[in-house]
Amino acid sequence: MTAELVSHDPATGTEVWRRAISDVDHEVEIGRRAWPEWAAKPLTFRTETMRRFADRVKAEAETLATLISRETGKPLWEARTEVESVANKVDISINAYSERTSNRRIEGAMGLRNAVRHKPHGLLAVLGPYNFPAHLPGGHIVPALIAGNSVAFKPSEKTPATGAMLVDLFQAAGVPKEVLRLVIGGPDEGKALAGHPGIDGLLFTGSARTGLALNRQFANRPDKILALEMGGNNPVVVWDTPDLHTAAILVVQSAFLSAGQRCTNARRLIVRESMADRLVDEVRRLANRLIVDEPFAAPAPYMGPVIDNEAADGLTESFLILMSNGGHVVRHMTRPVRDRPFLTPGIIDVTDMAERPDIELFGPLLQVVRVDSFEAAIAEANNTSFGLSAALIGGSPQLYDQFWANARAGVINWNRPTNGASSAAPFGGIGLSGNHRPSAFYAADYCAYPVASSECEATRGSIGVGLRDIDKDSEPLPLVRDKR
Ligand code: UN1
Repeated sequence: MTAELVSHDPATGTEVWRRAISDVDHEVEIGRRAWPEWAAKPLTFRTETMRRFADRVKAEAETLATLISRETGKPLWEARTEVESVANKVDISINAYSERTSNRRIEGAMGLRNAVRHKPHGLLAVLGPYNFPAHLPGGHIVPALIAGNSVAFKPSEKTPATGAMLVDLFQAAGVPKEVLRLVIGGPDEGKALAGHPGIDGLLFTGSARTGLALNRQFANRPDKILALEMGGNNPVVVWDTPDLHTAAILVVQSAFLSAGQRCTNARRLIVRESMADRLVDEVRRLANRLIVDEPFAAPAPYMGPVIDNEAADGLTESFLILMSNGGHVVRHMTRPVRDRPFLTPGIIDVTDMAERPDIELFGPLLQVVRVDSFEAAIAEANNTSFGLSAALIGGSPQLYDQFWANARAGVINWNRPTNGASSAAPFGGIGLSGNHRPSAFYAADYCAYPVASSECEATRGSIGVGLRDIDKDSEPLPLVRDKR
């Protein structure tokens, strides 16, 4: 019997999909053979194929959104916004390709042509996450295909059906099936794909733990491109603002959107002591009103479940650990449905904790830290080895300047949530959040490499100095003088 991968609906526990585990060697072999022909096609052929993909996504939008909701548990309204992002990625990536990695001619003397052009790496492996199972892999796949690479895509083992549908949509749009290979499997297949000598690079979105393991796996392969998009332990700082309610809305969106399962979600609320009681109370009251329910429920929920029971157990345990290490509970994170991974938003004040863990708690869990100066707020915001996103709510233009200059993150916002980063901007972080290969608009950069060429139509050449006269051609060369 062949081994199978099965995915489940987090909200109900029912089976969504099953399929045989892929043979990684076989998929790599096919993908590897296919890329030169794809790369040799005119760029417009590839971009038009991508535009047809966007049309296919729009035509199947409701089916895709429903599948995303079933497989991740995210509310249907949110899955619809994900599908929109998938389609929008195409035009953005086409623009990014031409802006970041297009051909450039540099004028040379006397008909000499100096050119900068870009070539694809070959076969790129893409390892996708479960939180945006279509949008984030699409953010690697679309630019990789535009640049002329072939792709072996392994969706998260928690969201393989969405991955499979994404691949079907690409193929329906005209991407040859050899050029985009679906690799179904779990961590073993992920490791096998990442370590396969037949790939030319790996584009990864997921946890820091897996990213670091991949980085080690690639330590001896500087010849292969590795792009890591990892997590964060993101701060949202709230400073002087008369409008506590709006501030609370922005904090809640930062912390609890997608049930806290975005890499850009705020994990830490850093707030001025003098306003902390009032703000935290406002956040708590708003969090009380958030509907946690199944993705298709009416009225529509703000949050669905987290991805599975194991994730929910881990988060519950983390909450208890924070509690027993000096955290003061503002709002309990509860598990309203037995045996299902629904979690209500948890808020805990960790100001008095001697040592706060610097880990990404990937769920609806917000830690509060009170500080009494803006310098302390910035120091606390930077008190992490991650550096993905950071936001300041309130303050003044001067304080925002200070925040922007000193906060260490790849996304820095003012009076906006920490999440919801634009696909039209580069997206990535510093520290443990990545390896300086930002995605989204800058994904073009890691999908192709530059080739500098100096070119001339005619075979011309001359040596201006250091030549003996032509008639002395036959004389023996003088001995090289001994310089010692
Ligand atoms: C987020 O919204 O929190 O296209 C993630 C991208 C980014 C992802 C943002 N806009 O890769």
